[in-house]
Amino acid sequence: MAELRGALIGCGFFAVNQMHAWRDIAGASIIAICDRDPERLKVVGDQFGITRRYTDAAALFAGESLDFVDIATTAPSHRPLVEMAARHRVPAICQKPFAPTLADAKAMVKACTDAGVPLMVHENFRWQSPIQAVRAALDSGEIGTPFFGRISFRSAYDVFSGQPYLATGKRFIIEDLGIHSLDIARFLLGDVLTITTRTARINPEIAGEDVATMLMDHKSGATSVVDCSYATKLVTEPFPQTLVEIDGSDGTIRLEQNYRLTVTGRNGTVVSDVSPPLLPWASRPWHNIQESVVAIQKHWVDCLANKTEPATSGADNLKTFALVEAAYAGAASREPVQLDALL
Ligand code: NAD
Ligand code: 89Y
Repeated sequence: MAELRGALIGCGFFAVNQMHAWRDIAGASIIAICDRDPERLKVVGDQFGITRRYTDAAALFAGESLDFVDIATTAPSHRPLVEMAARHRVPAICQKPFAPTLADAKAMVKACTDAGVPLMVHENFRWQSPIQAVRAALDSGEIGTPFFGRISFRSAYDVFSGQPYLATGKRFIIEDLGIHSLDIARFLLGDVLTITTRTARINPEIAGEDVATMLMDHKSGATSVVDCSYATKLVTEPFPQTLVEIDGSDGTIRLEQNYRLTVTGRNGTVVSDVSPPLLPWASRPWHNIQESVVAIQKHWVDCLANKTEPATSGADNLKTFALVEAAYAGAASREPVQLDALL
């Protein structure tokens, strides 16, 4: 198959990882970039040797013949850019959070469905190799049927220096980070019936909540707790590790700090080191996230080649995004929220 010609829109903080990943992936390359900020366009264009540069997405679509577009801007621009891609019949990847509201996200899915173009949300945390190792342990049947899960992300890492906008929004941790944890909960335990949420803001210098605790009933009958915090000072800073506990009818899975995986089940206990590899361009502690960017982008290329739906397609991600909306609604009302009513 001929190499896919892609364009990246949004050359900011995180897009650099996406550009590195595209360079590592056979079958696709980025042939043009776009950012409304000429400085970011120059930094990323020069770093990755991309000469075809645009400050306006409409000009990019008009000027290039593209097989896909990778949208790495922040949420307010996602809907207009995805809809523009749909109008040009160009398959699109869209960064998380999918959109500012669930209504926007639904409209984006509809626009791409109507145009017949694939849409994938860059929901990469489930692609982290430690999380994939937990999924493989579940699939092995070793612990039987899961009845309880805890997906936990607690840290005091300064995310605001690299992403200053995170300090200014009315919504913070659920929309930015909890969204990944909620997606992991769906990936491991399936879709959700109800969610109950409590939030807090501990850091007085930010506008949104930096702590969230969510209790979920899964359709499978399992119960999970998803907890996240950027106000948790620990002896060893775990950023950006997601810790996982799953209890099943025949055993348990524990993914602990430093990527230590313990599976206790029908055949005894196996402890393994599931540390992600440190890719040549990656840097600690981000290497776990950086490796997952390569994995999800490879998956996108495979899906386009095989005409299959991405695991985190727009339609799939509506269910994760609905959890975010339900969590904020439930934090405000202090009542459980039913998911099916939102979808
Ligand atoms: P950023 O502000 O550093 O970069 C965004 C860039 O997009 C900026 O350079 C801006 O000028 C450009 N831009 C915005 N609107 C545009 C438009 N309409 N046309 C062209 N360019 C436009 O933001 P960031 O920290 O790189 O985050 C980008 C997205 O990535 C966010 O949605 C964030 O949540 C997400 N993110 C994801 C992960 C992950 O692991 N999946 C990690 C960090 C950030
Ligand atoms: O934006 C966030 C994300 O998606 O992963 C970690 C992060 O960069 C900060 O919370």
